[in-house]
Amino acid sequence: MDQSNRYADLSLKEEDLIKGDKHVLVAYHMQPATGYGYLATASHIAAESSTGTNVEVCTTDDFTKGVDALVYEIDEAKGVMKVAYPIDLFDRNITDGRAMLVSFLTLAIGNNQGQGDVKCLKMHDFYVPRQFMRLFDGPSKDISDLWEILGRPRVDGGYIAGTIIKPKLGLRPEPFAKAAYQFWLGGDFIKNDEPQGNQVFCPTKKVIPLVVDAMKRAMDETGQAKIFSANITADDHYEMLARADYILEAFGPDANKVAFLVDGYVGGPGMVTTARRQYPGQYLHYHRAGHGAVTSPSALRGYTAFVLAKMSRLQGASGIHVGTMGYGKMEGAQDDRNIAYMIERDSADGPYYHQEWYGMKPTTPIISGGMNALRLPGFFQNLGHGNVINTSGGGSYGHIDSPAAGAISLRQSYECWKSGADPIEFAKEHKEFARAFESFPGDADKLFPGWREKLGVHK
Ligand code: CAP
Ligand code: MG
Repeated sequence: MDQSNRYADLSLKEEDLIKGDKHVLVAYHMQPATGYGYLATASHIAAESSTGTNVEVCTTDDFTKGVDALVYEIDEAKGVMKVAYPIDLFDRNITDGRAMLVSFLTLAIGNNQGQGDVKCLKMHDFYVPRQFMRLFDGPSKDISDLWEILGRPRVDGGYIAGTIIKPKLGLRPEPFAKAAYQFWLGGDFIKNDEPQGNQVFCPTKKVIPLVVDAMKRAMDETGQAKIFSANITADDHYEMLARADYILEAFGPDANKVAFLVDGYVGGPGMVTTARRQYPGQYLHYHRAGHGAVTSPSALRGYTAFVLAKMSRLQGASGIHVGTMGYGKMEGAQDDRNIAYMIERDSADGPYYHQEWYGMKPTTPIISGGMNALRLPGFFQNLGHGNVINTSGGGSYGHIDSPAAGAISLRQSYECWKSGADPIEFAKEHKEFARAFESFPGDADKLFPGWREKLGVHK
């Protein structure tokens, strides 16, 4: 059934919809299945994503039609369709009238993902009007709070050198805490790797007190504050709270130096909001393992990494992994920097929509996945700044001298880029950075050909 007479209005203008402040706008890349027309399929998508189904139902009344989602633009040649969703469609909390991200997903990326008349349907951008934006929590803590803990200015506080405890799994409590201590002697920030929790060989209640002790010793030794991002991901809300409460109690006076990590893609918005609302005093670290299933450019459905990051700011993530923009080991490209700009700025351009955030706190881009001191200068150059958290697991624990030397090499790499120095010349004066060349010779050969001769390394 062609529903375009009800669920499409191509005379609507995007600028009027934006001025009206009553619609969430969504841009999809869409291809219909063979034998289906473009506008008819687009209209079916708008129907399934709002008030309709594949047939007319006799219970529909005039009010219903007022909250229909409408296709307002199609470009069949480019395979792009845009839909306007009236904000009243979206579910609100009974407790406080606020908006919830699950409802946005249930509609805008729900039933439509399984339609038989659709070959591909992927969300590439969305626009949130001011009055709907106000109903989302947004972050309670941001990078300026971490800078303050680290004793830096709250504005432009610079690069946060971090790591992930490696190996990913298989360390008992003592070696785990030792690995943390060794990195903290040189670096600022440590996160649990996302699968680390309460394994039988490394129970939370054994390892956390040792991590607290490691942090204290590293702070005494270096005279600097340190941060630990603890994984509280769990199926059960109460289990999350039990973990979080235990961790805060164990850190005691240093509890302000604890961030909470949740695996927000596999766990979903409920998990992110649990952490955001129950622990507004902690920095909320959104890890996104599994997201490639829907965000990968090879995935024909789902949404992009840009959309994932933008949603995370609405939900209140203080920081989210945004990949490495092609400089690390995961999928990504240089122009993914627009993901970082969208979550850290108050006003930014997405692939289809300009978004104002009206003072909502920023979400820090967390740069992770195969990074090391040699890859960072190019990364900073591409992004244009270094006000990020970077976690380099292999880049720290893979440094041939020590994890502390690995951490120091990361910081030196930032200083090198910031000062505009030539990395080879900088390496001659900075031992840990120089030793990163020998630690990651494959990268060194690729990024700095001739480095051996220039640095006098002949092994
Ligand atoms: C990085 C990491 C992260 C990835 C996830 C890992 O370790 O801990 O999970 O960064 O990807 O296990 O691979 P390395 P993304 O530093 O040793 O690579 O950040 O893109 O979500
Ligand atoms: Mg990991």
